[in-house]
Amino acid sequence: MAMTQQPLDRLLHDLDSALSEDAHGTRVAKLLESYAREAADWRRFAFFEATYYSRNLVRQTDLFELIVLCWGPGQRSPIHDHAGQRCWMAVLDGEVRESMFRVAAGEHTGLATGPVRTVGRGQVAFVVDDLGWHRIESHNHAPAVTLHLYSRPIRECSVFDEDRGVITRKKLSYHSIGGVVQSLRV
Ligand code: 2CO
Ligand code: FE2
Repeated sequence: MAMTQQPLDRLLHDLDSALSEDAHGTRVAKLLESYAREAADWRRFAFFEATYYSRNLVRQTDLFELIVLCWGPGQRSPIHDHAGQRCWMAVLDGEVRESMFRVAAGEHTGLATGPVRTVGRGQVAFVVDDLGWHRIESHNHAPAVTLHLYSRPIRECSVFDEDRGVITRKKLSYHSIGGVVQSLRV
């Protein structure tokens, strides 16, 4: 008897071909949307952390990185870019706010605020550096869980430090890998 494939296994399988063949990413967005609306097997990767939003690695290949992010009430990312890679974000639970920014680098480093929108469960957002930098945060003092797909994987990104008005580099670490919480963050 054939084993029934779980939704996450199916997604991982479909992403491989979708990412290589689909330059515009519309098929990728559809796959993520269907997964976010129907599946629950992401829950074993969802670990909240008390003081920062947690990044939980599901799978990393040469082509992509799939991560479950857990946003506690009031937790938010810095304003950041995506290191030249494509980023899809599907909301698995709750709602998040996405704020867009334009960041000018160089001698006159500066920040211009762009549109803000709420992304709800089952919706997919897409960003690349040409569209701007962004900040993601939980909404309405409630927790949220999001699924992020980067193609290709991102080990670090640029961050706009609002206090100092400068751009810094941030190493991106994982709170858990394959469902196992890391004692030392990697
Ligand atoms: N890019 C951030 C990160 O990987 C999350 S915000 O949504 O893309 O930590
Ligand atoms: Fe991001």
